[in-house]
Amino acid sequence: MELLNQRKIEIEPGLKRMILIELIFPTALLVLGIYHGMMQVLYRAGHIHTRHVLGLEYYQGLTLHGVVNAIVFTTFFAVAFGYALIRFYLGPVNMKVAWLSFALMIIGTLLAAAAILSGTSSVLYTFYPPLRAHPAFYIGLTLVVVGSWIAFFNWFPVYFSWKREHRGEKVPLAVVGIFAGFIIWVIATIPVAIEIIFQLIPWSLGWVPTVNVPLARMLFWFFGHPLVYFWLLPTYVMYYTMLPKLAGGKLFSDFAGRFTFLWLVLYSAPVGIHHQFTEPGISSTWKFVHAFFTMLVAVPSFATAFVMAASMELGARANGGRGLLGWWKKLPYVDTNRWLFGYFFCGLFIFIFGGVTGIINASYNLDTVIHNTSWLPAHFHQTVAGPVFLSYIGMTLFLVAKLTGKEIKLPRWNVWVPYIWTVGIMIFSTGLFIGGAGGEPRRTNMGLTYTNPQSPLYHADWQIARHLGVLGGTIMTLAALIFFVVFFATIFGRPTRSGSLELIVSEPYHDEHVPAVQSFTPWLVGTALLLVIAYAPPIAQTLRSNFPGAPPYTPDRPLPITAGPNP
Ligand code: HAS
Repeated sequence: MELLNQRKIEIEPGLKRMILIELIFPTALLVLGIYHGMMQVLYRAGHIHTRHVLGLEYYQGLTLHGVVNAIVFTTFFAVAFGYALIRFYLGPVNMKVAWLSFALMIIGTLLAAAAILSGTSSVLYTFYPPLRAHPAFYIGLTLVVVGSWIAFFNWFPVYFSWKREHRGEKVPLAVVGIFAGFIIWVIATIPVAIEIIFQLIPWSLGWVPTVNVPLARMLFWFFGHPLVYFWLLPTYVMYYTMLPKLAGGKLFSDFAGRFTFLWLVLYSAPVGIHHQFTEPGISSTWKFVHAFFTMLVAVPSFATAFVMAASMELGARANGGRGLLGWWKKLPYVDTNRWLFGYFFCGLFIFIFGGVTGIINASYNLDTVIHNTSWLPAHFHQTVAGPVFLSYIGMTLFLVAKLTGKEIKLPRWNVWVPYIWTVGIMIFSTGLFIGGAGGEPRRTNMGLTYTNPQSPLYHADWQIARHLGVLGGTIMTLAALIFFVVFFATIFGRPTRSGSLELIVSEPYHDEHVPAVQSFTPWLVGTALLLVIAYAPPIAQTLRSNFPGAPPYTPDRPLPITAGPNP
């Protein structure tokens, strides 16, 4: 992609090394995460009728799958990408602070991984009580979060010094996007830190016998939904600032990008109760308020759909595209010189379905049909495993190749990875949507029961769903394998030039100057107000509720851990 790069900069060797480790370490862990994804479909489709494979239990594998793919990989990527953007657009960062944040994140990951691998923390990525993990699991995740906060705070001095030196200029769009993502991250992680520090750690250490489950779940979802926009924002930064250039054109509207990022800050958090529509202890008024705000959080994604289509049309027409729809033929779908385009385009395509199903989930009465069914993993694979995953792995490969000065190996294979992944994910999700609409549960080792013809619980209706699931999952695994071959072949290849930091930068087509989107302050004030309105009354409800506190459980038996061995 040499032709596309407008600017390369030499960066400090320490920063280069740190970004590379932050990209390569979680990508290597992904091998484990993706292996457990494949195992999931095999268990659930009834090709495995046991609790364990190779010494790892079903829920242990599912916990690894969720924690590695959705928490560790994403957080490391966001921090590494953030450092790359800040260094590229604003200037050098403080390396001592950067290494501190790095060390905390690595130690935290290793602690959480050890806790999961020891078999004492099979609590899934949502770590809902009353399932209880080893304290090392909670402490490890806390360190990962604290490390990522320190990285974000490390960007502030660079940001303010850039603003002082560039008075009256617009902050680069990519910087606004990554700051928006990390503001959302800080907002989201405060409630989950309260849950972990004041509820889960004392409970898992045995200092308190029970935990207030409704409060813990509310604090978790106060984190859990903004979390998805923390994942999405780096992807949107790539879409807005790189995709138009890759398509051969310009970003249709700079204002739309700024509006999208800031609107997501405003509405990403006061919506968490849409994950709790079916739960007791929260009045329907607050469920309705969160459903309403959820519709508003979808607005910038509709804007993004329009802006991305318009930007691609500009590019395609510049490439000679004609006619109402004929221009679609002129996009660089499998151009090895612009291979990132495919990673972004496929993500956008998948997101059409992930987005529509999100809106179905947000509709209170429709959600009662699909909540806790396999519909949910179908929705979130079309969001986090669609646009987010594809853009993250694509950008990881891009940055690693540029920073090490190496050529991408097997470019013809690489260009097909996103398309194979898309075919896989569409088949996989269709299976899970069909099964979910018919009541197929999520998070269940169905090979022991519903998909095992020997079991009295065998459910013949879910045949099509499980076959589609396993077919799609296998195709996704194949795409991931090809990606890993390309990625590791590139890393182990010889450098052909000196490594530097390069990013693709799109010019705006409409470069509007709208003061309302040129400062974070009014949006942050609005966010604080909305959070108080949306959360103070329902949190008070969970504190007032008279549910008894819950003792700790493991996933493999119906009695609390404190009840001693099975009778
Ligand atoms: Fe979601 C559950 C609602 C977006 C992730 N979501 C989840 C869970 C995850 C997740 C992980 O209201 C499960 C959590 C768990 O374990 O229980 N979600 C929404 C809504 C949106 C949404 C309204 N979700 C996301 C994103 C995620 C994500 C983004 C990850 C990154 N979600 C829910 C609800 C639940 C839920 C409920 C709980 C349900 C329950 O019962 O538990 C919206 O933000 C979506 C807006 C998106 C759009 C799509 C715009 C389309 C674009 C593509 C354009 C394409 C082009 C290309 C231009 C409106 C931008 C054209 C090319 C061609 C070839 C035509």
